[in-house]
Order: sequence, then structure tokens, then C-alpha cells
Amino acid sequence: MNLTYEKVTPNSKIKTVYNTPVGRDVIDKVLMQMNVSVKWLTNPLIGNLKLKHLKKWIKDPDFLQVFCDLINQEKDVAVQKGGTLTKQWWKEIVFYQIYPRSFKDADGDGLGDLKGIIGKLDYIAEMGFGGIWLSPIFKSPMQDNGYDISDYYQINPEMGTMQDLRDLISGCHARGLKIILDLVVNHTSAQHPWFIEALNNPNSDKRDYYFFRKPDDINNWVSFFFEDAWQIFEEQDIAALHLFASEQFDLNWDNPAVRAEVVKIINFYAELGIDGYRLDVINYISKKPGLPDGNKWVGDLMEFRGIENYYYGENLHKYLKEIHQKAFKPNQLFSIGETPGIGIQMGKLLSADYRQELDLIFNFDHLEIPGKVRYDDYLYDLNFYKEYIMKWNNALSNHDWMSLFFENHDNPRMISKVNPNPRYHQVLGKLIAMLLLTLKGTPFIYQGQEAGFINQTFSAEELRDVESLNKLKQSNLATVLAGSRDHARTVIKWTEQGDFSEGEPWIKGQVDKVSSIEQQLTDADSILNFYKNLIEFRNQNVDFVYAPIEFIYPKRKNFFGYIRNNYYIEINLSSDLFKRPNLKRKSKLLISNYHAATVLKIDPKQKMQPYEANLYLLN
Ligand code: ISL
Repeated sequence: MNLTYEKVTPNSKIKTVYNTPVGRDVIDKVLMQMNVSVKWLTNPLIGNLKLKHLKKWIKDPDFLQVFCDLINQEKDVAVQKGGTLTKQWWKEIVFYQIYPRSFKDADGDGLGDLKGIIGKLDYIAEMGFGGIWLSPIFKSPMQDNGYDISDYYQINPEMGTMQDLRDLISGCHARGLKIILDLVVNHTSAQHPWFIEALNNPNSDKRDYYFFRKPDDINNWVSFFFEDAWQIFEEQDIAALHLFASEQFDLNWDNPAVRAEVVKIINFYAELGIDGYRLDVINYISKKPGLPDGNKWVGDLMEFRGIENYYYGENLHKYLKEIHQKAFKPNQLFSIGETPGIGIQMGKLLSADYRQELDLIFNFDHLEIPGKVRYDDYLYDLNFYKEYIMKWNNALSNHDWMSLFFENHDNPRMISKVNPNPRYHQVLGKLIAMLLLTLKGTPFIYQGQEAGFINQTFSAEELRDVESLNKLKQSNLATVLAGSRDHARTVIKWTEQGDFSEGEPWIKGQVDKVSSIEQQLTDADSILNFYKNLIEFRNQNVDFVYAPIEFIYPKRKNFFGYIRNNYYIEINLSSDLFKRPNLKRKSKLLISNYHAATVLKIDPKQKMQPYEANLYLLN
């Protein structure tokens, strides 16, 4: 099913390189980061240039070789068109992501827990969600809120017990909800017994579970949390690699014993009855042998030095296939990989159905507009999301499927990113719902998003996230607040009094002016009920889920229109009035963020209001 292609060298033409999967994704990413249009490449003058001619602009002597090696390492090309679309439960449901620490506290210690979640399962099911993804709940010193695991087989005491997890799983299944857990196996906490043993006993077999080097033999990589990627242990005269927090050490997947441990973990919770996993930073598991220095030019451009040596490593496919065969497939588990930096073509190679690696990926290219990073303070232009969606839909075959999301526990709230003006809060919150629930793919809604939660303000003392606190050491509070992950981690405002916990919450709650979930449940016009209606619409129209998508007036700026089966969606992506394109087909308005559904027809001559979003039935 796969094609292979010619090896690229510095003598290859740019257009040839652009036709390889990794070449295409890397060039797209670099151009996006530099805020240069891809159209630049369709200019024959540029396309016919040889790679080596880039030396004029990219003055780094090693870059070309690094680039060619990365491209040549991928031997396969993904199927581009056609194929048979298979139906799967995970394509049909709407997922709800829960960040347990901030969701609901049942025992009054100010920290969310499993019993708290169990108490809210009725709410989740009544909203129409079909499954939940839980961020980590395992034993952890919580330096990175559970993404630093110290025992994979124990529930973090602050979250509850193994029996609570069993009750949660059966509580989900009793309501027809699927449940997936977070599998964090790129790294463990420094407090994991494997690491403690590895650090203190050079002869232990655990030594090869991690990456250790002599302190004078470390490379130049930096961590994602703005530190050096190596922690030096003076007493033991050794350094250990951590791509994330200083106490989160990377596991060495080249060691078969590590992969066997991972299979054991996956199987353990499969036996408990879970339906799948979200796999944390799973594309980072295969590091380049010898851990060479990161290229400086790539490092400066991407902000993280070293990344080309592990974000799409040479054994990535092999390791994913192995855990698929040994654990995911036999247990019929769903898998969605968190894959930062992965573009469309690489994403297809990781998740196409015939590849037997992952079922889906989270791609992040749409979260920031070209040239911006998360800590930049700017307004997100929804036209960029439209371009992104069109590009993905054009590139996907029937073997591929995409995830749809704007929010998770690592990103600020989307309403605040697009337009924080309170005037647009309601309509924008609903527009976001319209996009995620009517485009083609599986929607993931993050807790609080269904109620239109927005960014909070934090003083330096109020910040909790390790990444934000590290960032604060090198920049000012305003910069940190532009991108802080804490915006997503504010505790859920269940009632107007809060009602997250009887104790003092570990972090601030949602801003006063956004109404609580309880309040919104009683208001037919709330963002929350808009989500509920749209989810119900989606749940009752499974053929809508699988229907092809046809874009209408794709070149019209500020307008996003598409037809799926006999439904038409029209959206004004801006806060300006917009001259409504006339579809010239009879239609009936079903769901709108401006008009009551009793207004069955909208005058085609009427201008679209700021952020207006409508769903029509075509006859
Ligand atoms: O937030 C990010 C992009 O929006 C990244 O910097 C993020 O750290 C990266 O996507 C990895 O995230 C995952 O692994 C981290 C953990 O801190 C995050 O919460 C998790 O989602 C390390 O386990």
C-alpha cells in the first residue's frame, strides 16, 4: 500500500523535497514559523532550486545534512486519496476531557478527585458526550500535575483509590460513556523506583531505562519548560535527560525491557475495562542514537534546541507498531497520540488505519497563527483555522481521520484568544462549538469550554504551573499570562458559589462574569445549551459524522461555509458585519448563535452579524 521514493541529497530540487512526507511537513512548518506563504514554493524559480542553494539564506553549515537525514529516514508515503472509510465508535462520539485536579473535589481537600468525577457522570452523559479522557490520575509528586508518574499501578492518593477507578469505569459504562486514560510513558517522575535505583546503582538493570551521561559529555538540548535538558546529580557524578520538568526523566525506549513495561501498563488498565488511551508526547519516544547536539538554526527557529533528534525518530513507527500488536490490538483499545510538531503527512503515517500504529493524533498546527507562539500576546484569526481545516481535509484519504479541538489543559481558553471583548463572549463561545461539532472529525471538548470559560488573571503568587513558573524566571508576568497553562486549569464553577470544593481550591476559579454550569443549564440560550443541542444533533445524525465536506466560497475572507450531506453551515469569522453569500437553495434554519430556531428563514440580503454561525437543513 505504501510507495517509496528517492533519497534526497543537497542536490535535490526543492519541489522534489516537498514531495516527500517529512520534507513537506518540515517545509510547511518552517514557512509557517517564518510567516511565509507556501505559495512561494509553487513559483517554478524556487521549486527548481536545489536544496544546496538554500545555503545562501540558511547560513548554518550542518542544517542541510540534518534535514536530508530526517527526510530519508522515512521510507514510506501515505495513501493520498480514496480508500474505504470504516466506521468506528471513536469517530462517532464527542469526547470530554477532564483535568481531574480541577474538576470536582468530593473530599474537601481542595483538590479534585475520582469521586468528584463520579458525582458528575450524569451531567456529562446528559450533555450528550460519548466518552471522557482523564488527564493522569496515578501516583505522582505532582511537579507537573500528574504527568510525572512515580507508580503506574497506584492511584494518586489525592485522587482516590483503585476501587474509585473501578467505580468510575463501571459508572461510565452504565451510562454508555467510553473512558480513556492518559498514558505518560515518554518519561517518569524522578521519584519512580526505576529512576531512584538507576541513579543510585550504576550496575542496576534500571540504569538503561533512562539516558545517563557523564556531566562533561552532555549535549546542547533544552527542555520544553525553558531549562537545560540535563539534570546533573553531583553526588553520583552523573547527568540524566529530561525533555520536560527537571524531575521528569525520559525513558529509553530502545531498551526492550522498557517497552515490555509499557505493554504491561497498557494491559493492566485494559483488564480493568478502559476503552483506550491518550498517549502523552508519544512522538518523542525514539531518540537519535548517540543523542547528538541539536542544530542551532532549527533550535532558534523552533525555540527548542535538539528537537530534530527525537520528534520523529527512526524507530518511532517500529515502537508504535509493537505496542499496537502487543497491547492495543488484542484489547481492542482506542489510541490517540499527542504529537507536537507532527504535520499532515507524518500524521497520516502515524495514524492511517492500515498502518496499525495509532488511531488518531492531536496535531497542534492550528493553535497559533503563523509566526506566533503560545506566549505571544496577539489575537487569533479564525481565518487561519479555516485554511488549516481545508488543507487537512484535502490531504486526508478515507484511511485517515482527524481530531478537532481548540482547548486542552495546556492552552489558554479559545474565546480569550480570538476576542476577549465581553460583547462577543456568547456568540463566539457558540461559534467555536459550531466549528468543532459540525466539521469532519472527532471533537474533543475540554472541561469548562462547554460553558464558555475564559482566561483568568493571576498574580505571580497565584500561578501554579511548573512551565509558567519557569517562564516567569526569564520573562515578565504579562508574557506568562499570554500563554499560561493555568488558564485552562482554573477549577470548575459548578454553581454561582463555585462549589468545586468545600475546602480551599488549589488554584483560582473561573472569572466572576462567566456564569456557572448550574446557571447555564437553566438558561435555554446559554453557551452550554448550545453545545448540548449541537451534540444532540450530531449524536442523532451518524451519517452527518461520516458525510464528506464541501467548502463553499473557500476564498472569501472572514467567511467559512460548508455543506455536509443536506446540511449547510455558514460562519462569519470576524467581528465585522459580513455580506451573506447567497446559497440560492431552499433551507431551513436549525441552530444559530443569533436567531431563535423559530426564525425558520433568514433573509439572504441580511448581513451576517459579528461571529454569526448558522446550521441549516437544505431541501
Ligand atoms: O503545551 C504545549 C503545546 O501547546 C507543549 O509545550 C506541551 O508541553 C507539550 O504539548 C507536551 O504536553 C504534554 O506533556 C507534558 C505535560 O506537561 C503536558 O501537560 C502534556 O499535555 C509532559 O508530560
